Amino acid sequence: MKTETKTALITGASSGIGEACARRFARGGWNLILLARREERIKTLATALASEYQVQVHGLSADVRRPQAAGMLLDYLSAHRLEVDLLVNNAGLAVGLEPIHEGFVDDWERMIDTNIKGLLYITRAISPLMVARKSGHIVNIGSIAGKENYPAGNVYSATKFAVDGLTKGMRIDLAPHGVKVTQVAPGAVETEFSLVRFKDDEKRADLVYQGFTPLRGEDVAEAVWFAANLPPHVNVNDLLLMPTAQPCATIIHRKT
Ligand code: NDP
Ligand code: 8X3
Repeated sequence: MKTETKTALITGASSGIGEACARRFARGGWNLILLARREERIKTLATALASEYQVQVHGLSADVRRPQAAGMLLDYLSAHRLEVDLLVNNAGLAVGLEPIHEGFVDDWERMIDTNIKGLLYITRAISPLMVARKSGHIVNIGSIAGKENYPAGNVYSATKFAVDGLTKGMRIDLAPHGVKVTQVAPGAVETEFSLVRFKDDEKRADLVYQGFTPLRGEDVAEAVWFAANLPPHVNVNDLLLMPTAQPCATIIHRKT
């Protein structure tokens, strides 16, 4: 029996967890729509995955902070007759690590606009299509920072607490329509995350992952893959995935 090829839309697919998800789902035979701001990266990845795994991959350059990006995405889906079975709301970032009284308003706005508003704009565009088809799955990438606070994590944590809350609310709203909603919330994952947080200070970023084995993007992608491939009657509501050496947000056991 031939099974229908599914399509995943992954935001923030140009690096880290999003790119690892793209690779995992392409390897699993899914068609992909990949979205990120860095056009060359996303197009190169799309071409490489399409050729390696013989799947359809669309690479789109867009900034999730702009509501127009969601409109552009809908136009693209309609023009190419694409249906989205899985939306992975992954695009996100931390900017800065200052205590609240020393924080930068511009940094706060970048995090709030990307991690909360960007997720909402894309969800608002895609979820009605899933509701109309009475099927679909949305996976939000949260964080241990959305479960527990840590020093100077303030606004980044608040955005991920918002993702945690939104995931629960979205699930309540979408369950009557047969649409699944899952949160995958990782601890420390070695990606470009710390480079972005520390504004390209490579030395400071490298220190974050020294002396222990952090998660890799592939580990998180495997969790998303697991959640996305369960039978229709089974949903993962929330999956907290930590490095073994990081039992909670504030403790990392490092070998010196
Ligand atoms: P990366 O910096 O490696 O990847 C972030 C991705 O998001 C990139 O592809 C980036 O692409 C994209 N992105 C950022 N801003 C925008 C935007 N405005 N519009 C579209 N795409 C955007 O970090 P991670 O892979 O680690 O981060 C992915 C998610 O995982 C984030 O939501 C993060 O909060 C979360 N997370 C990360 C953890 C970690 O320790 N690394 C732990 C827990 C959660 P581009 O720059 O090309 O737009
Ligand atoms: C990223 C993990 O602990 O650096 O969400 O906030 S942490």
